[in-house]
Amino acid sequence: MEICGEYSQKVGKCELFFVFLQSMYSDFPQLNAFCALLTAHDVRRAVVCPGSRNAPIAHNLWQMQSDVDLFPITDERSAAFAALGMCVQSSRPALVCVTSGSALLNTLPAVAEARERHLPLLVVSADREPELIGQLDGQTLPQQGALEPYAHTFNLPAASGHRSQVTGHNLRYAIRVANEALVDLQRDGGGPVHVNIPLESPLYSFRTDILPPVYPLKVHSRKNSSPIPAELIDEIAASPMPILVLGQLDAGPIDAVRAIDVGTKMLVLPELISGQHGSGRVAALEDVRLEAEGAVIVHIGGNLIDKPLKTQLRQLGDAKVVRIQEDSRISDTFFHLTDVVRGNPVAALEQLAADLPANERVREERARLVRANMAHREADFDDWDDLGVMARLSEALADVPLSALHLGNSLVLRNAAKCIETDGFRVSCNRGTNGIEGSLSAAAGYALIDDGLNVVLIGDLSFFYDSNALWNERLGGNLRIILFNNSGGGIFRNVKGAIESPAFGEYIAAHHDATAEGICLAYGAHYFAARTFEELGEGFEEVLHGDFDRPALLEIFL
Ligand SMILES: Cc1ncc(C[n+]2csc(CCOP(=O)(O)OP(=O)(O)O)c2C)c(N)n1
Repeated sequence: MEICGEYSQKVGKCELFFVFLQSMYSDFPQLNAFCALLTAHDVRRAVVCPGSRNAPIAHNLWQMQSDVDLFPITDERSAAFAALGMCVQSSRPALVCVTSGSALLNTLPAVAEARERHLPLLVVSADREPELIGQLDGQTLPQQGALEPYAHTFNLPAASGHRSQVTGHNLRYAIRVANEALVDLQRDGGGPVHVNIPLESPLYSFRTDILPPVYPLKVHSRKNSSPIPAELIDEIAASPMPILVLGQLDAGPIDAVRAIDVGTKMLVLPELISGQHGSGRVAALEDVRLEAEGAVIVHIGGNLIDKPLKTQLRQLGDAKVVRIQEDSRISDTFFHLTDVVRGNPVAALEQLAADLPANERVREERARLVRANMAHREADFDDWDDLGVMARLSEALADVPLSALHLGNSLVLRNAAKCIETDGFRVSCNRGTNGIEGSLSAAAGYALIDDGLNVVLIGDLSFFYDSNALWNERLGGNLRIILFNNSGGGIFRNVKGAIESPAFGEYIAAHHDATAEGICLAYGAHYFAARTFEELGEGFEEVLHGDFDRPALLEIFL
């Protein structure tokens, strides 16, 4: 290996000598990932302050001198202002790199100044490992958030154990945090950002040939009626398999989604809680593998229910993901996020419907998933269990003039996603946090101001938790409840290994023998029960088609 540089530095009484080998980077993968992203985010100038903990950062920047101009300054307060001056002169970001301890605090006056003037000043601090903070170790103070509220802080993940273990999901996490930090330099017209990097000893190990492959995240902010930039539309159109994934949407059916789907412009994969037609295709992913090489995935909406969908999209190695949302959060649900479009999702969908051509492979893949879903639905669900009952319910709902379907969380939601598709009615669920505490109350609130028929599907723990929802004189007969009483948290039976625990029945699944009959009596709701398929048919007839002036409930004992 060729020696291409050396320098020495006094640390206490010792003088340390550094010898740099040609093109060798530090052995901290998370730091290398951060450095690999700098130029993609236009960081091309760096002021470096001396120190030991930050030596791996200084070393990497030194190696990157063909792309990044380096300036050494000892006093951190002055160094940060010098970087600020570079921001002003160039209208571009500039980096200041400091060691751990009070060095970081000396950058604060410049950071405060940068905040007031919207200057993209990037402070990069080296830190000790989190477990050594506050343990009377040298040059150590709480650095996470030390520059707040003047700069947003981003902490790169620390190595767990030996630093070579920073691989796989930890490295992906580091890339995401680094991208988020660097994108943040331009937020709200620009501002200071603090990136804190915990580095554990040994620090002086520089054997990495190349920086890791990283994807720079681009954020496009356009508030007009065409939020997606033309070049991104071209990329989506050129993809062999453009995919549209729709998570939770409270908007109800959106015409543009229908146009994209029917026109086979994109493979539309809508979750049941997106309220868009076609969620059976997502359910089919339990049985079939998506054929989607070279996919560009457009991702809109909130939380997802379906695990196979998430898993399959996460495993598409060559995919590119474009997330469209109005807020400034960055959600890399499928681990391939390359673009965030900050704009109105419905306007973006209209743009996609208007601008994309029909795609033959999309047509074929859509037909394959529809066939797989039909085969799935034709399977016999003869057992008296949660899924068997849900399959019957989906048939029974077909001729019910539903205004809205409300879903409790847990097994009920998962089984509903397997069996039920929306047909123009709204679908609602407290999926933002997956809590079981307010599903019935939220449905009751909706029904109180809705003229149409509202059906709630709910598990027993969720129902009993929130049975006070029925303690309401104003509730009318448009609220119908299907209660899946499996005597506890049925979902936990699906959690691998849980059932083997002696604590399972009583403490994990919360087994009980409660029934809703007395509650219905107390609150003036009509009560029906089913213990067999025959009673189930009669119960559906009563509760879904009967005429009531107060809520009606069918309790199904499973
Ligand atoms: C407020 C709150 N507490 C605890 C949980 C954890 N949790 C998730 S699912 C579940 C069981 C729900 O049981 P049930 O409503 O009977 O539905 P099932 O699984 O039987 O369909 C629990 C306790 C939660 N999601 N929210």
